[in-house]
Amino acid sequence: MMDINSSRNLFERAQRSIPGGVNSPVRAFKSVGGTPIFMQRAKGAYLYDADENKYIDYINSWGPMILGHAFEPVVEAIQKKAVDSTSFGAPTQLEIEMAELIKSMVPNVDLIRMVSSGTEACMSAVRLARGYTGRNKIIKFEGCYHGHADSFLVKAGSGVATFNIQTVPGVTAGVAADTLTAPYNNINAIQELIVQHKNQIAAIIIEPVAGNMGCILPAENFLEQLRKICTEEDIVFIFDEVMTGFRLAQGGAQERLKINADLVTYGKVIGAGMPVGAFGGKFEIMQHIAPLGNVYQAGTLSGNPIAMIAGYTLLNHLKNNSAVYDELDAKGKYLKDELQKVFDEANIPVAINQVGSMISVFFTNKPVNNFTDASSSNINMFNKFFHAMLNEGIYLPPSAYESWFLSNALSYANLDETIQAAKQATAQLL
Ligand code: HOZ
Repeated sequence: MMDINSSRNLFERAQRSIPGGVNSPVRAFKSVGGTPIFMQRAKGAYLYDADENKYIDYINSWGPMILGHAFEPVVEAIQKKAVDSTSFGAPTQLEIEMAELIKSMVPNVDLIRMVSSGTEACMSAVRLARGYTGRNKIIKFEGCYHGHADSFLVKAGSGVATFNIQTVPGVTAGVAADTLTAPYNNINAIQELIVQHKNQIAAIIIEPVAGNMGCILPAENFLEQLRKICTEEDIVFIFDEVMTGFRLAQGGAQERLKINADLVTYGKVIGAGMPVGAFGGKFEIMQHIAPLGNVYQAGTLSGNPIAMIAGYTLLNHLKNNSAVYDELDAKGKYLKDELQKVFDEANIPVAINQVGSMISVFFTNKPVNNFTDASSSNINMFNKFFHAMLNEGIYLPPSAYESWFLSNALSYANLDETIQAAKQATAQLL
């Protein structure tokens, strides 16, 4: 067993000053049990905790560290920029360069507004869709998570699913009533909602590949059908690409799945680990954002120079090294195939969902295509697997309802170590 005494002491101390000892709920390990591991540094594919234990990282800060931790060009760019001040609250040339770079990577974005988190990006995109259409209701999918703004905390994934929170206190009934939900991958449910709420729906927001109920892929034609419905019904189609943006391809899920949304939201990779989000899309819609239009949205730290230089440096590297995506795809597929063999040999039924560098293992003998499927998998077995892997030095998300994220710093030797660890872990599951 690893010595995690420093983490234990830090967690005890943290709980005296921070709610639940953490600044974001999932990392508290509440659902998997045990003590959250306190980190002190990371490099490449490895994390080092407060006791100097070393882990191979499959969270990667929940997505941003696509090239691994402390990627030198990003670290150097931040250090160089910081001496010129950490914030101005005034426009800078770098913000224009960042916007131009994003537009060059995501061709259907005409205008893009930088914000400080994925939550802010999704919240602002929905407000814009409402302002643009003059309609109030939105449709989201069960198990999808678009940040913690009030309108999204209805049948939400991520921590809301992890802690099995049915109704979030503080979200008013009025707000919740404007959020309609449908099962992921169920086009009939959407068609029914459209009939019931004719001309009332401002937006359909979706994670084009879901990552907040574990990794779940869109069924064939599902996104195409949604696209068609949105066009026919004048509904704004919003892709929440906070997880998939710049991860599944340079142009994110839009490019990979060949579907154009009307608005797209970003977070995670776009900031290289700094607090950055963004929303953008067609000029026709984006022109309604203040100060061009009257849909108000603002932020003192939006376009912050340190955050911008970090994001710009990473995105620019990805743009000029597109082989990264092929390498990540190959690593994701290798991990999936080898893990499948491990579980088959151990006679443990699993559904492994993977696309590119996003992957999840569900302990179930059925395919997992929506939140009901995910939540009927064996969560206790996932929790045991999580701890067995942690003890082998493999750091997985501490929840069955979160995707794993691969970084390209992972070597095949790291993947093989992970597979060996899974072999050890399966012995403890039976
Ligand atoms: N909402 C994040 C992943 N979906 C989890 C963030 C955290 O707890 O750190």
